[in-house]
Amino acid sequence: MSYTSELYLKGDLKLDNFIGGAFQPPASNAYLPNEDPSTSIVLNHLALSSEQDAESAISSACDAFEQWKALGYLKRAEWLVKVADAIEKERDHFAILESADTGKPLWLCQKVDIPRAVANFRFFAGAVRHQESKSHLMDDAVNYTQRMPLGVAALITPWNLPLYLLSWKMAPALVMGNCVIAKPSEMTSMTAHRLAVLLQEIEFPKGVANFIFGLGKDAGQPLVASPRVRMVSFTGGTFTGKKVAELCAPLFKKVSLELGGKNASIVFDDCYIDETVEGVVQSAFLNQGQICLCGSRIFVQNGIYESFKLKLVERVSKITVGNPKECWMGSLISKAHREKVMGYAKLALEEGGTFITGGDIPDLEAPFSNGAFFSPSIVEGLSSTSRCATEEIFGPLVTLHRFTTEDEVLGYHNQVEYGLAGSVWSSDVKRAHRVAQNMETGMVWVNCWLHRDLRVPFGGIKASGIGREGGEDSLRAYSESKNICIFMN
Ligand code: TXE
Repeated sequence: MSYTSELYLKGDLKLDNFIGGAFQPPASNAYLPNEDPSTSIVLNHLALSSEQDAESAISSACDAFEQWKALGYLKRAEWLVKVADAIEKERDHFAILESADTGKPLWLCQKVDIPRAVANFRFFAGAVRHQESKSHLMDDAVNYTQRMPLGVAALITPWNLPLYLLSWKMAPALVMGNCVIAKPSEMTSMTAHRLAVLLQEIEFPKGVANFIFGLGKDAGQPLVASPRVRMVSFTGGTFTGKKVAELCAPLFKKVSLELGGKNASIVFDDCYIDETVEGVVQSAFLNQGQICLCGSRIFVQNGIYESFKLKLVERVSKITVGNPKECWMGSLISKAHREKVMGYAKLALEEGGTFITGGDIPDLEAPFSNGAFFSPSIVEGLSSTSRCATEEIFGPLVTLHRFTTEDEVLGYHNQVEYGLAGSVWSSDVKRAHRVAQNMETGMVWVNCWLHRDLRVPFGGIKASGIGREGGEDSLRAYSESKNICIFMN
């Protein structure tokens, strides 16, 4: 069978689990209709897996582990390059699938999601070849440190950047010698399934990479709770992240948690105004505001507040929303998620805010009139301690605030429970540096946003998670260091 994008989108394909190198129906034999959120049309049906499927995936990964570990890092890196080549060859199909599954614009999948998935496999194939290990000499002995694989890793991923985030975890986990079980979001499993098809086509070693589909509680939680899974890498909401942490703790399981954010864009009077407006808009609304790094609180210094606001509204009015094949902004992930965002829009008014743009559902023609669209929206006049300005909304709804001094804005910035990322916009490098130093986040961009280098540490503090991935940090996250001391006398 040729797994073209057309096959995935015609309504009747069943997305089965991929265990031990073969596709298998779930033990329940039950499937979940998988909709295109931009039209609510059913695209295909997703396996509803249970503990039985999770256990079978774990057994298959355990069985494959010794051989994969023994293969050595150079051969494993070669496999990663083969995976990258295979995705790249099919990139147009992958982009179509990702856009249909998420409702995000096709241009974004073509430009960011799929190229990044390819880059992740290539990057970690290279990174492992450049890895150095430490040695510590004693008068009579030599110690050397070796990074050992952990065993079986569960990779639990969300719906906002499906293949992008799965590949970000899968590539370093595999290259360090682990076997993996991927559990993608039940809302966006198509590109993961297509990746499993590719693995089968290129004859990737059986059992090394397994995929189980279905709901978090039924399919994901048994992986987290199993003593045979030695590591969990989770990206998702803070609430679920807490549950994952609770289950891992008594098993002393290694865990990496990338959770939510309430990131700020801090704009000073002396910023380069046009570039800043552009950067702040991208940061607020790219991917419909559904990126954990999105800047959803915009703080603008008093001196330029009014002029900045005018430019901001003018720029936002140029954003096109609708058909994901044509527009800059597509649909939110689901109508249920739009309900959450609309709940905050209502709350914003109750909390005393005013929409300076958006706040509504755009008027679209069929079939998109049945999608989960929401206009890019900015609300001003809210206190920096209001719920809308402190809770994660995760959609195209951002708050705009004014401030006077550096200390004041840092106070506003640091009062939220999250600490993932933020951006500072100023032509004064000393000031930008000073502010960046004092922002309680894992990452800060100055005069840019989402300017990513795969070598840099990625992750947050506070309720945004624990652990770092990216470059060396990913290689460390998916391994454990072992010291070997050789006595020489
Ligand atoms: O995420 P969940 P949801 C935020 C955003 C959003 C909120 C909830 O604010 O509104 O989280 O989104 C799996 N054991 N982010 O409900 O539940 C689930 O199947 C094991 C921020 O979609 O965290 C999916 O594969 N796994 C975020 C993954 O966890 C479980 C991106 C994430 O789902 C599980 C997405 C369980 N008990 C949402 N329950 C970011 N940091 O980028 C669920 N899952």
